[in-house]
Amino acid sequence: MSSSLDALNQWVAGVAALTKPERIQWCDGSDAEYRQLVDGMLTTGDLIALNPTTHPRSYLHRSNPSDVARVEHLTFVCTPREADAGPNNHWMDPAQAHAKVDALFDGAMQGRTMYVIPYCMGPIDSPIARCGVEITDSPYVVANMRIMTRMGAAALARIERDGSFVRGLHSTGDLDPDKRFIMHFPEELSIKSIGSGYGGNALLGKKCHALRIASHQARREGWLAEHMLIVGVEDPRGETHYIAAAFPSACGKTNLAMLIPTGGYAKDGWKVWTVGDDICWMTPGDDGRLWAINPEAGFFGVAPGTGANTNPNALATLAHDTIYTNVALTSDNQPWWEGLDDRVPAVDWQGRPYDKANGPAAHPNARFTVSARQCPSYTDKAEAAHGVPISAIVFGGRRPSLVPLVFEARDWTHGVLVGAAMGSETTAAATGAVGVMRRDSMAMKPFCGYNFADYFSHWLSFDKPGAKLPKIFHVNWFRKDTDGKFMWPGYGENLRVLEWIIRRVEGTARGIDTPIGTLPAPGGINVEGLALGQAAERALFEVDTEGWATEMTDIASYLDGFGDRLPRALRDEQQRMAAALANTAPRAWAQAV
Ligand code: OXD
Ligand code: MN
Repeated sequence: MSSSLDALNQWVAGVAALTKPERIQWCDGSDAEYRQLVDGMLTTGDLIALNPTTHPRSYLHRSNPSDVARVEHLTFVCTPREADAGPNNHWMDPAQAHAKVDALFDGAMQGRTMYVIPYCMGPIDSPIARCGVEITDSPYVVANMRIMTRMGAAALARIERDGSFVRGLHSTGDLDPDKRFIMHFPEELSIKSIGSGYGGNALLGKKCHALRIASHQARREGWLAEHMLIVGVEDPRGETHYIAAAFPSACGKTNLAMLIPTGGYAKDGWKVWTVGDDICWMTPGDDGRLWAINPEAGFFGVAPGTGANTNPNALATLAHDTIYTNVALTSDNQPWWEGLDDRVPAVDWQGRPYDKANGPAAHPNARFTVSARQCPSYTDKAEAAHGVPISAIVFGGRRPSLVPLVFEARDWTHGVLVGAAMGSETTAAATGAVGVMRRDSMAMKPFCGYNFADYFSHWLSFDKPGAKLPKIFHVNWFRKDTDGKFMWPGYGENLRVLEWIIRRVEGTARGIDTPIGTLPAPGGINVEGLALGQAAERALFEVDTEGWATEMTDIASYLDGFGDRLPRALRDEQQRMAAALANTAPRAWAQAV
């Protein structure tokens, strides 16, 4: 037997001795196994069958109401030295962390089945892909992992070939939030998660492995593991550019990845291809370009706000074989959430008769889990072993004021600063206050498995002779007017901005240099037919130098938080930008579109 399978067997035996399950099931990833799991959960009530006519083979799971989102305050990066986790992470000494959770794992699986899930993050034959094994006592987790990863026999065979794998141990425990911990041991390539069944805390291939552990591995091995969608934009000549875009959780990555061209764009033959909606692993190819894979095989998307106007591709994807979590139900047992349509639900996410006095019918972080292959815009290129070449990297957050619709960084170093300085309002994807502006560098604040200062250095290190790096942009779909209404229509209309981005990559769109970067030249973005109004046109394409000077001061103090470890080049770049703003007359840098 190979040494990795030996190591796996020993680990499984050790976990079983600690957690004391009633039985152990090695998962093969087959249809029959999935069916059996679903049937079992229908019997226990963990799943509720939805209307089989409108939603074949689709199910609802209602979580414990105290377990509905990621728990950033209970998520730890346990490196031997605290400084290696950085001010961006909660840290615990590895020995102390193991002792703390092992005490909770002791006997945690008594009377339960312990499932062993070998999985592969990325196409099974991709050199960029990496494998892991999750041990869990939750059949809901197994069913979700089957949709979200390449799980089972093929992954086990690859683990044998690779000789190594990431170890993820999970138990729902007793779901007591006071006994909930999501611990990462990047140097041991291992994860221990207890007390939650929620996706981001419990599907360990996703945030825990593909971002926190992988970002650590990526730094060591010279690649990038990022919180980014990957989308292909094909123009009427048949040229496709792939764009990787980082937005914080619940800021529209799934919608952008599944955009459908409308109006003139549809008529002219533009097409949009979905590669991934949440995570992107990128590695330099022999040609100097960055090549990317989506390590996931499914979408774990936010349901509320998904409707025929916002994301028809998602609705088509969800037509069958979907697991819903914490959505509401109509009287004929169809899943329902705010933003789907104007029907009135019968039952809310907690199973109570719907009463609007109780708040939204679906939990704001209600989710769907569905195979990417069901998405009409999913492309075969997403299965390519070598990945897709990335032409542009886009950063963006929820910024109700100040930040224009789009600008381009002048070079890679400036782009890294733009990503590091990203700010966004918090959302329901994590527990805690919603709508609070925070810095969320590269949308990785909750997900970077090491010190952000070292992460910024790692990003900067890609700029070396021979590299043909993507151009870097920043977008803001979330600018609001004085009445609190969004100024930009967003969704399908975002293709207008993507068009400018790819024309900049090709060198055919004009831009105007400003102290914050390059903005579209007048007429550069097609706003025909949008009726934005004068105030919005001005605000979306202007640079308020006074406001930006204040922003730069705030960015400087954020960067100060990383102390001496912050790369000098990033500090120099921030000072260069601050000086450029100070030397610019205190007036709006307005662009008439
Ligand atoms: C997610 C998240 O689930 O970012 O993708 O929270
Ligand atoms: Mn995410």
